[in-house]
Amino acid sequence: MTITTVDYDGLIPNNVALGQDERVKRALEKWHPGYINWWNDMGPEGFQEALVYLRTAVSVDPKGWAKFDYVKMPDYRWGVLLAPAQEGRKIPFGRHKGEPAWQEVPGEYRAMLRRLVVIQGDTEPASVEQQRYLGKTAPSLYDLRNLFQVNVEEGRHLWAMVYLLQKYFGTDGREEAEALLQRRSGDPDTPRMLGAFNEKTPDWLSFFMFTFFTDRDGKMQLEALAQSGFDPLSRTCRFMLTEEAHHMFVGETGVTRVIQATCEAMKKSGIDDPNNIEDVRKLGVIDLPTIQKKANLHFSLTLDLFGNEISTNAANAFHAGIKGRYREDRLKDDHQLEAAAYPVLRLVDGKIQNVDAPALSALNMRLRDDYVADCNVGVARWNKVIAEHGINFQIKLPSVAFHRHIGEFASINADVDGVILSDAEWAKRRADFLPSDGDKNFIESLMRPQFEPNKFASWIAPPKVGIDNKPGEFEYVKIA
Ligand code: BYC
Repeated sequence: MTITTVDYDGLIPNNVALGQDERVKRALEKWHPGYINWWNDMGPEGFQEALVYLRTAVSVDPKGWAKFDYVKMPDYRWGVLLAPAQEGRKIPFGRHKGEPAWQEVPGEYRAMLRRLVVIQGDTEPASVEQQRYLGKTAPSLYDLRNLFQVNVEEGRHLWAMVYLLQKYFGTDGREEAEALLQRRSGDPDTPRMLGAFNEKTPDWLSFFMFTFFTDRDGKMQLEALAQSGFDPLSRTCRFMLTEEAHHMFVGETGVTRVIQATCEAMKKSGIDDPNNIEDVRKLGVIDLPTIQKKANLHFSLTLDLFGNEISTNAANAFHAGIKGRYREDRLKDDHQLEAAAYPVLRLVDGKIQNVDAPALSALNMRLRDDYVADCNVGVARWNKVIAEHGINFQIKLPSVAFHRHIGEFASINADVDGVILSDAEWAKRRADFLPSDGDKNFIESLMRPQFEPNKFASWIAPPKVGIDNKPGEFEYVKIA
């Protein structure tokens, strides 16, 4: 077996030679039944017996790493997959820059590393829990399959973090691995760790927005952790990023197809005004202003996941060589940032202003800036579809001060342009910016399952190409 092929012989597929690591193998095998129980209790409801056309990783070679086949989800081969080691890899940033990458946890950074691994791990099952009921209202078998693909891979990402905990963090790693199966998204007593992962994903537009915006936070955070001087974390995250790309594809193309269905229906019925919400809704599609409100909601909830703009935790993690910047290896500076500054949007004397801060303390802000730029690339693609239909409307990301619960702007109300509002004004105008009960009810009224091959709900256009190049009529999910 080479590092790029995966050993499927044992209970836990892996490319980390688990067969020769009896202690970790036993620990993971002991954790396995609890995981399967969690999946059966909290995974996609009503579809555990369905045959789903899923991809499974058979290699970690970027060229041709996956194979597709029908699988019942509880039989999916969740495993431990690390990207190949880079020989002679050095710690790329921070005070240890240039030293050999760590193959074991450095004692002085143990608590910091454990915390980051646990937070990352916690988000993965959380998202499965949030998406648990969506299958019942899927707009097509194609979309149903994509939902389940995302779900099983988030499950695998939990395995990825649990492997690190079990292999490198001893008894407390084992306890953390157990606790990851105990917390529940939205539970008042045992919630998931980060805010956005306790929100509901009540409908498919939310699912697409979540995979566009929140999975993209996953991408940014994984890119930053892939730079880590702790080599096993770096290699784990590098392979997770390969899977993550599909999740963002699902989000970006999902929203594109919703927009396309709306624009096509408007054109066909001769409605030019995107703000003629009532008539657009009668066509069985989602009006563009409501799509904008959903984007406002998911973007702002996701920004909170970057933590405080000014953060000692982030500075310490970088200084220690544990968590880098987005694509650190492509940046051209000293990779230590001891004397550097970075502009941070802050609230100064009641006004939102750019203020220079020490670059080390501003690393969350910097990652968030990179994130916003990445989001804008996708939003431009959505707007292209609207423009192609000759409709005068543009989706716009709201100000980073809008609707925040963490960081500089948590204490104020700002509108989507960043204008600060009084509590009373905010209460009066909230429904102009965020989905109202009426908007939610309308979207919910559209959420009816469409389980016939090659058929799609009225509010979403078919995809341009099938998964694994399958033709339109392909039965992506055989519902039991
Ligand atoms: N909610 O110094 P600060 C993904 C806490 S998504 C609740 O600014 P830091 C995925 C913070 O913990 C990516 N609490 O924090 C996507 C701290 O508390 P303690 C997940 C929050 O560490 C879709 C205190 O406030 N991965 O993979 O600089 C589907 C002070 O804050 C929040 C990661 O996030 C919040 N939003 O930044 C599936 C990477 N924000 O410890 C999966 C690992 C802050 O002082 N995590 N707090 O009591 C990190 O790098 C950092 O922990 C954070 C926070 C960026 C999250």
